[in-house]
Amino acid sequence: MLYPVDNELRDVRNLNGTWDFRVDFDNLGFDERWYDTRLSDAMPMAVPASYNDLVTDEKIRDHVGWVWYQRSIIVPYSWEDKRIVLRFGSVTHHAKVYIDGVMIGSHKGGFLPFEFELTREMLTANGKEMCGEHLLTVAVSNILDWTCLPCGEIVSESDTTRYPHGYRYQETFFDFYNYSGIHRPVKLYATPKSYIKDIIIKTELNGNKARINYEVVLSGGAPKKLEVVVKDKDNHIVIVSNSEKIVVGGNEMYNEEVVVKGIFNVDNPILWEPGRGYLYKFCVKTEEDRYIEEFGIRSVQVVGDMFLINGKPFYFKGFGKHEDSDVNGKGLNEALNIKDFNLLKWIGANSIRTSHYPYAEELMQLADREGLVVIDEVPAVGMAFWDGQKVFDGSRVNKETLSHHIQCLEEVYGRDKNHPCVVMWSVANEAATYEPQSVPYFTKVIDKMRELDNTRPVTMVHTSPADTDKVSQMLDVVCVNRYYGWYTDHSHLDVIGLQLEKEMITWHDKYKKPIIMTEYGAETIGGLHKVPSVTFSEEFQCEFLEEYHKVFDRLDFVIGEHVWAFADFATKQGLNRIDGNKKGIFTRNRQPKMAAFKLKERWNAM
Ligand code: BDP
Repeated sequence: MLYPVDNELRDVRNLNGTWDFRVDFDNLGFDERWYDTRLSDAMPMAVPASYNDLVTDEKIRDHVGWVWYQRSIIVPYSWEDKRIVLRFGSVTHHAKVYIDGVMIGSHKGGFLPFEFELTREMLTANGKEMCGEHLLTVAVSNILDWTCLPCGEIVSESDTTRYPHGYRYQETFFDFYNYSGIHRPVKLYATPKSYIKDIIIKTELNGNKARINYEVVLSGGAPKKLEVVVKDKDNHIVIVSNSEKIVVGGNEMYNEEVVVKGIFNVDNPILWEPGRGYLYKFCVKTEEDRYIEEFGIRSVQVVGDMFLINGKPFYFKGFGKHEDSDVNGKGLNEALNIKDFNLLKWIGANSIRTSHYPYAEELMQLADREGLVVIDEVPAVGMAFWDGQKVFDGSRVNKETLSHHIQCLEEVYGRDKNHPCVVMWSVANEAATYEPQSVPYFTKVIDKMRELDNTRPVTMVHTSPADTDKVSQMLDVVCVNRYYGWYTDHSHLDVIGLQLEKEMITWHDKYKKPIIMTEYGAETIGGLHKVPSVTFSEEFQCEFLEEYHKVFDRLDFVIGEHVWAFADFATKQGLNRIDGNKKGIFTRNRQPKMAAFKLKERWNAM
């Protein structure tokens, strides 16, 4: 799915701003057809943003169920003969979209984009003119069950001696607050009717020669001719498609999609490298449409115990992060993204994992440009029970979950395939891979990921120990989250080295694959100092990380360290979460804890 752009032939209208908003406390919105007319009793709401922290009423913040967003949109006269598309960067987690009271589509999954074409029939269904004002209504639900990612469950309490009649609440099986709403930009855009639907670019390297394999998908009565040009960053032409123009069809216009494939060879390309995000421009032109897709030339391989980027061993230094900030919640916060990238640079990090869901496209574009390496993770978190119940059978994680999981893989690949920053896909975080049923499930998931993309390694992030894990033989890199000295043997710094080294060696002996420590960290209250250290103090966080680092430095097959977490973040309320998860190296408002200076010293010296 191409990102909407403005150019000589395409127009984008940003629908961000203040929308009308109403919480559907009694679940009446669908029966009463709230989408037919202007919402009554609406309050103003920012888009994009999570609504939870913008209100003062706990009932709204923690509402479980549907809320309604509404605004008017204008279709300009100049779009009369265009293909018009309404696109959402993400809506968390379920959306139903209406134009002038008619449902035009729905989407499941809170962290990936979706779009609907607004046809003439839709825009005129209610007797309206196609061009002019239309009413856009979006019903959004934050309910999570076992069929969606991330997984959740609505729990009903039937003991009326302890709970009021009909008492229900949302249970989640992940450690971040279930922020809800329209989280990423909403755009109305127009393309020519005969349009460039998709571009797929895959690069390979052979010495100082690059091979660019491309596919251009044309749709809507594809044109007869197509021109493809690669330009460098400064717009100098690097290569033009064979004999300038490719004939893609006969004289007839046709409505089918047409895929045009080609190969470019480039000598001595400037590579996209970690820390140096050099981007070329892939310029596609037909008689009707134009699109420029930026891309990088680089290769990624796992060879033995090494992760190679452009043939050179790469050591991952960085963090698991969250999209999370005060006030905005999980709403796209571009100022914060810039701040975070500057902090990542300052501290000497070269990579992040998009724990535990794909981050906004705008962040991926920044990572491309800045040369930040990304492990791209889908929202498959919470696929485990901590009390030993079976997860992958019966009514819990099941065929419906699998089909949604596959949908997420298709959508994340569709969105992120051309981003050079993405060097590996992570298909899940901490699933119950000790369960026999996890094998058929993840075989399908991993096979699908490889079918979609044969150019990037695939991983999955583990919490279950090596000896019970049943799936890692299918992966390219083993990723492990571990909390020795914190969740086990709490405060005992002196056992970390022993236990961690033994475990890493067990993983490596079993699978003979490189290992990234994708999470290790300790809760730390910014400003709390203790000598000698005690847990929760800044001193303890420093000493804790140091114990892990000693082990990584001894083991060649450990190819990366991602501290948990980049910054403190919001979670659901719980006995061991005082105003959220405090394992950040930075506070939630991005000030460094003492460990930030230690990491800076270590990573800049590496
Ligand atoms: C890991 C999870 C992560 C949590 C972290 C923690 O992957 O989401 O926030 O533990 O407990 O198991 O801090």
